[in-house]
Amino acid sequence: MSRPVLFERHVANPILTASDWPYPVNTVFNPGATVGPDGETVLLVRVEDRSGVSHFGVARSQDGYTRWKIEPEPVFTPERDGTHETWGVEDPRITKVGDRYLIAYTAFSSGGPLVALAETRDFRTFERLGPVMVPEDKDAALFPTKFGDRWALIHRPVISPATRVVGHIWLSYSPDLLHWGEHRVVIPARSGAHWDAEKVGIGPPPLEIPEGWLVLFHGVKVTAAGGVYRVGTALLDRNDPLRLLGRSDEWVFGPLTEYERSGDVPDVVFPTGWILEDDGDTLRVYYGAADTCVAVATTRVSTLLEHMAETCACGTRHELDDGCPCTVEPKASQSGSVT
Ligand code: BMA
Repeated sequence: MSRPVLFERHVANPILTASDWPYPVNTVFNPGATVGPDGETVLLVRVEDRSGVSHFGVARSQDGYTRWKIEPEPVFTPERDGTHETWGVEDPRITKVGDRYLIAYTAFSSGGPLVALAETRDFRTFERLGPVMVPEDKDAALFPTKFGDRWALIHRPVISPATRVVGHIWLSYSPDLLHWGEHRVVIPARSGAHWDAEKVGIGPPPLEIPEGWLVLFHGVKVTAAGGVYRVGTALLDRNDPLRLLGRSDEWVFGPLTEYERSGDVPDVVFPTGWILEDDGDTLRVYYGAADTCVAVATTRVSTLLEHMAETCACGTRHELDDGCPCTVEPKASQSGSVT
């Protein structure tokens, strides 16, 4: 019996490609997404130029699917002066806080990828807050609200090939967006044959819903043909986001179409932005496909919650507000490390 379709791809996919860009580029993918100051959909798109280095461009649309207006020039170019953006800026996630748009992105330093923050109010001028995590660390997103007087950031320290420790999703707190600590694993990668056994990373910033914080995350499985990037969903406690309330055992979205299965990096769906429609249920999920183009799919909050309740990764059926055994930080032997 096949599962119901959880994500509906838009008929206009891929919605943005390199050939839409007003200047020559290699690829456009992994966009941050938000509602702009004028109510339009704004995508902050990772644009890889033909030297291989990425910057950010902006595309705007009234309906979020069609008639994209693309800024004629890059809006955020890496500062390539030997500091933390030497090899580009990648994979922005946008968190709207009042009229501020806070952006967590990967800065590719000569010492490896790290997490940096910037902010804008109009997507024309940007202020850098600077690097906040040392290499190797990427896939970061800020929560839109504070917990007490502390900001919270989700991020993913990168795996170390030497120790074979897999890549878990971590959560850290800060009083001022600059100084981060209290680092803890919040969503561990699984082990063995699982679709999310190699590493996991946050998708769009967590979304606050009555049940908690809804999360999409990517998971990677390494096969003889390379890595396959798929997407799972999780729910974190609203007041204590380190408490995992549920996590889908199965992926909810994976590469299927030609534009997802073939490109610069085949078999990748990589969501980095989502927008909740006014009905409070429908979600537009923006994602990079095969590290080559931008696509959009819709799903529903209710669908993801139902799916998680039915197929929680802890292997038990449980109410989401009971908390989940998946929350247990994996022991070294479970995480694939060599002892
Ligand atoms: C991740 C990031 C993403 C990329 C993905 C698939 O590690 O580098 O930018 O889309 O790999 O190649």
